[in-house]
Parts: sequence; C-alpha cells; structure tokens
Amino acid sequence: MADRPEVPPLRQLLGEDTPSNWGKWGPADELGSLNYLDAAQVLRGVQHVHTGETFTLQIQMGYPKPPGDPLWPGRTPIERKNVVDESSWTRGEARQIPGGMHYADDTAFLYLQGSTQYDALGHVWYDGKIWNGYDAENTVGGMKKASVLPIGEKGVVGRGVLIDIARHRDKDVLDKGETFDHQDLLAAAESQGVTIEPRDILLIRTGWIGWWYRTTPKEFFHHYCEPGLTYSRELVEWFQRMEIPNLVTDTIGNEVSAEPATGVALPLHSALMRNLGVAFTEICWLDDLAAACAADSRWTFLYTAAPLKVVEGTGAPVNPVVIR
Ligand code: UVW
Repeated sequence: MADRPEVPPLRQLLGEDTPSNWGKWGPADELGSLNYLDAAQVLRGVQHVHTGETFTLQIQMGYPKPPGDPLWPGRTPIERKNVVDESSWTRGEARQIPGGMHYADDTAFLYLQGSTQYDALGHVWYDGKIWNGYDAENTVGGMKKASVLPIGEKGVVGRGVLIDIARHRDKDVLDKGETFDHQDLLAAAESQGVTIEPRDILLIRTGWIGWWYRTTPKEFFHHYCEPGLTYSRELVEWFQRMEIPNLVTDTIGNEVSAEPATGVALPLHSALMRNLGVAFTEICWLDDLAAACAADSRWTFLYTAAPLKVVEGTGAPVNPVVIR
C-alpha cells in the first residue's frame, strides 16, 4: 500500500504559540472578538449609510425546489411541518376563538447550522479546550460556555466591508479548493478602491452559494472542497492585529475545506474562532449586495445581525441586514 502522508494534528499545524486572545476580556468572557464592537463601532458603521438601501443576507430556509438548501455534508435541511391551518377548522379539530379568528401554526426540526448562521464560539475545539480556555466538557449535552446565546444577547453591529474575491479574479465563482489569503484580500480591496480598517466586520464573496442554486447537488458535492481562506500564521496574525470581530462569507465553512499543504480540515475554525474568538457567519447570500456595491463602487456599509437566542446552542440561524 502506498504511503499516505500524515495529517498533522491541529496543535502541530498551528503551533503551541499560536496567536490567542484567551483571557483578553477576562476569564468569564463568552463573546471573544465581538467585544471590539462597542458603541463607537456602531456609530462608525452608521457613517457608511448613504442611500438607505437594505440587503438581507440569509438564504431561504426550505428552498422549495431542487437543489434545496446548501448544507455541510451530513446535515439535513429544515423539516417544517404545518400543524394548524384552515383545514383544522373545516375538520372541526381546532378550538373556536372568541371573535372567530383562525390561525396557522408550524413546527420545525432543523440543524442550527443548517442555514445562514452564527457559530457559537465553542462550536469547535482541539486539545479539550474551547474558546477562552473553557473545558470541552462544557459542550456535553448542550453548551454551558461560549454558546450562541451571548452573541444573540449582544447583537452584532458595526462597519462592514465586502471583499469580492470572485469579481477580483474575474470569475462568477471560485473553483473547488481555490484558496486566498489576507494578501489577496488586500489586493482585492485595493482594486475595489476600499481599505479594510481595524474592527471591520469582514464579508468575503466567492460566488460559491450562488453557484449552488445554478448547479446540481451531484456536481456541487463531487470531490467536495469549498474554496476559501487558507491557513497561514501570517493570516492569523493579521486577523489578530486588525481586531476583526466577525468573518462572514458565502460558503458553508468560511474557509477552504482542507488546508492544501497538509490536508488538515478547517484549521481556521480553530485558529480564528477557538483561539482569537472571531465570530463566524456562514452560508450568506452576498450576490445582490456585491452587485449593488460594484454598481456604485461603495463597498462599506452598516452591518447588523443577531442570531436567535438559543440557550446552550452550538449556533443559530440569522438573517443579517446590511444598510448602505
Ligand atoms: C462545521 O462545523 C464542520 O462546520 P461549520 O462551522 O461550517 O458549521
């Protein structure tokens, strides 16, 4: 049998001295780099509203026809079930309400990461520790620490900047496994005529989710490897130095699925989310926003979002709203 190259453990890839923000906001912190988004950042974001156009960044939940919803392999789409409707009264099953109002009710089974979502900071870990050094035992049976709840309680508001890597590379969508790093982001920003500033909420468009709706699941998942940011020590240091609070992309995983040099899966989840406390927002719809930004060459705006306040949740659906 041919030798298979060893995939190094995360600790080895990232190094023992990997950049970390653990303890920066105290031993009880569960918000991580979202702490950077104070009132001054909200007011800075407001300064980038010029026309009042609004854009919602969530994809539809329960897309009604093929291909359905884009999901990380192994997750299943929302199962929404109507349990009360007009037929409940026709059949005489529903309770009469004084005044005669009728109503409809639904239930839903869903993966909390099964649509546009915020990951809880404790969503991923290695070496038995989640964000801020909390023991991974806190994830058992529900997240007792670093769940999505503190993000929902806070709300995420600040200046957003969109970097359109697909447009920069003159493509509708990046190729499977295609990578880019912070230097590419800076080059794309320069060509867009925008500067990424400290504490910006960083939105990156690859065209990947748009492609989901134009192709078939078979093609999408064939040799599955999403395009995206790829790990380097310099990139992690750049995120830390720039105090980026939130990474928002139109991919399912916010980074290339496997780091090309070593094959390590999703190392930036650990390097940025676990170690720096950067909030991850995934599966966003950025095509309409990008088209508007390109049309008037304005790539900054007010970004607002608040994931659902799911107690002990590993993540939660969200519909971010951008105001230009
Ligand atoms: C995984 O948890 C694997 O991915 P995501 O952060 O995209 O939900």
